[in-house]
Amino acid sequence: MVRSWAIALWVLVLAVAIAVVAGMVRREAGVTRAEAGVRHAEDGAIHETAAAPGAATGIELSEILAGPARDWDGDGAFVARQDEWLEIRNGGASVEALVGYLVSDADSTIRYAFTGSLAPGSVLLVTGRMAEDWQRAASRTVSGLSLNNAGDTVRLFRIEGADTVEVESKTYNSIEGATDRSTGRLGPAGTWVLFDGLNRYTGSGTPAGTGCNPTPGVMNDCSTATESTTWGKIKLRFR
Ligand SMILES: [Ca+2]
Ligand SMILES: [Ca+2]
Repeated sequence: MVRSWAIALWVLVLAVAIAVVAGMVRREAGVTRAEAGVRHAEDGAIHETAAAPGAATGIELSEILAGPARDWDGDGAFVARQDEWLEIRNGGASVEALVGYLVSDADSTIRYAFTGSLAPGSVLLVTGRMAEDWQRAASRTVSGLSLNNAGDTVRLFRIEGADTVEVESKTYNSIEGATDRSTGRLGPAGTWVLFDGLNRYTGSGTPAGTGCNPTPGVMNDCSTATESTTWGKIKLRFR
């Protein structure tokens, strides 16, 4: 009888020990996951495979100019790294908070973190200079947007809890990354087209040229393709 009680007692002790260890393992997993999320935000690199995207918010990439040859940011000087730019737009129906949105190029090093909010139908411009300023403030390597002219991928991320989720990406080629050309969405379907009004593309590669000018800071438009738009007019609109 005494032996039966002893066995029962040992079984009980063993069960309690297993439960305690299991709980510790679960807590450890939770801590690791939370730390991973913080690590994403602090060192600028995406270390984990992105989780499934959350609900769409309408925030998307809009236009990219990787090969500047003029003073696109309007500060009076041409500096290749500072005069690169990209746009995001809000194609949804609601004002969207931008905190938690990040952008990188192909190597997934975060180049810029968005703040503020974006109204429906609005675009937001990020220049290489803005990326440099953000990188200095965040004590990161100052590299601008790092958009390769020969082709690259721009990746838009959103922090969701402990995960950093890729919202979308756009890969462009050397035609799109050539001097003062941009690639951008156009029309209801948001098809990516080439804005080559300042440096016409007449080759047989894709995408074909449209003859339209880049549209930094405003919704993409190709209705003036046949008009004689000067750089001065674009600069005025840009500012
Ligand atoms: Ca400039
Ligand atoms: Ca635009």
